[in-house]
Amino acid sequence: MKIKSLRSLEVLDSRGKPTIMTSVYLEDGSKGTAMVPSGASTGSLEAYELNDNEPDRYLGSGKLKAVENSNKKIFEGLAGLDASDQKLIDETMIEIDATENKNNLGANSILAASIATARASASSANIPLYEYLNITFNKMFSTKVQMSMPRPMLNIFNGGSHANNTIDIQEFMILPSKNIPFKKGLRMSTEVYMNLKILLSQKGLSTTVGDEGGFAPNLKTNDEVINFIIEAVDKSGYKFCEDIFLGLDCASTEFFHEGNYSLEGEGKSLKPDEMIDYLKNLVTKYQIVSLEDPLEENDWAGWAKLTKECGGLQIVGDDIFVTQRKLLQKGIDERAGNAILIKLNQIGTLTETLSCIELAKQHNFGTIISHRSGETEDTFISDLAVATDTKQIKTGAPARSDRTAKYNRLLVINDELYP
Ligand code: 2PG
Ligand code: MG
Repeated sequence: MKIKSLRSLEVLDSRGKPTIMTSVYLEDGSKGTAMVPSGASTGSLEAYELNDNEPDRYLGSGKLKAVENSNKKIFEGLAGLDASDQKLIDETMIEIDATENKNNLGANSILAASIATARASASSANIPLYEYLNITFNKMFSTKVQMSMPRPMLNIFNGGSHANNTIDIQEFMILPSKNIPFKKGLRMSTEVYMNLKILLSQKGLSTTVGDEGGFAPNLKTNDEVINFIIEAVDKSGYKFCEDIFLGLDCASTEFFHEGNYSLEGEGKSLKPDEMIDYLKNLVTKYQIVSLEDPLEENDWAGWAKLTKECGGLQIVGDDIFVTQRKLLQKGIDERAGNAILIKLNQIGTLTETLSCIELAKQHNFGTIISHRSGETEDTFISDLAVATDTKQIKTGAPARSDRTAKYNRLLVINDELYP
């Protein structure tokens, strides 16, 4: 079905910063709308987020230029095109932009139109979005991927750039055991989150939350955080490392300065080799199952070393791969990491995102669909995780509507697929 019109506007994200919302309308009256998220700990090679940088509006974070690009240039390019040809839609926008990193139109304006078009087309085909995306993925790469519910990775304690506390590691995530069905795993994890709140509050600690809904009190060490989590698992009646596992996102580029990892909370400054030893020790001590961005984004050799020395551990590249095929291929070749975090706005189109997932699958790299720290109520990533059988999703704590919207969408999908 052909694209008839498009309308974009500025809306607010979960941090109160403007972002772009785009609606695409097709000739049969179908409509699809999308909102784009935004990161705080961004990889240096991420696709370009176009900002107005006008200090008088929203302290420089306005998105009127992206909105204008969308309403004019993107609409002119997409008008009359077949919305079900996602590749054509995305390639057209990439061509209009004509830069490596989407610096002209902005990856934010391109992604909003890309996702909104997929939604409009699913609506025109009268099938759920996850099913539409599954068909699109399989057609694009001549595969037969089956849909599945992902294992949730819930960030229940926030540090780093997502909170103003003293903890350097950005995310402490709990993962229900692999064999637990989605709905039960989400309930168990939420109970742990609730109990963690009680435990923190009993100790007189703050239970206000960080950007992704996890608690963010001023604890001193990473061990202290993990021990609170273990206690919360216990209090919930579950077994740590049997029912509930631990995963971390160190986001370590954020605290890597002049050759050292400065763990200010712990009063430690570690050389890269010492950082590797520190992490290996944490992994063994707490049987950590997933470790994201353990080292800074340029240390490919360090990544390869850690991957080799940590055997079965999932080592996830976020800032180092930034959802880009080229960088993922380098990781595959150099055996740096064994899993990739997938964020649509790091690359800027649905087609390129699907292509990155496909490459990871081909090489048995793990895949995790992810939110950003600045989110909206858009739940596209939930459908995407199911559609592409990535088996894992990371979308924050089971709290705050910008995060629970994704879990709630997954509950709906789960109910539709397995009534
Ligand atoms: C990350 C993300 C999401 P941000 O580092 O994985 O949790 O954070 O969106 O700030 O990059
Ligand atoms: Mg990360």
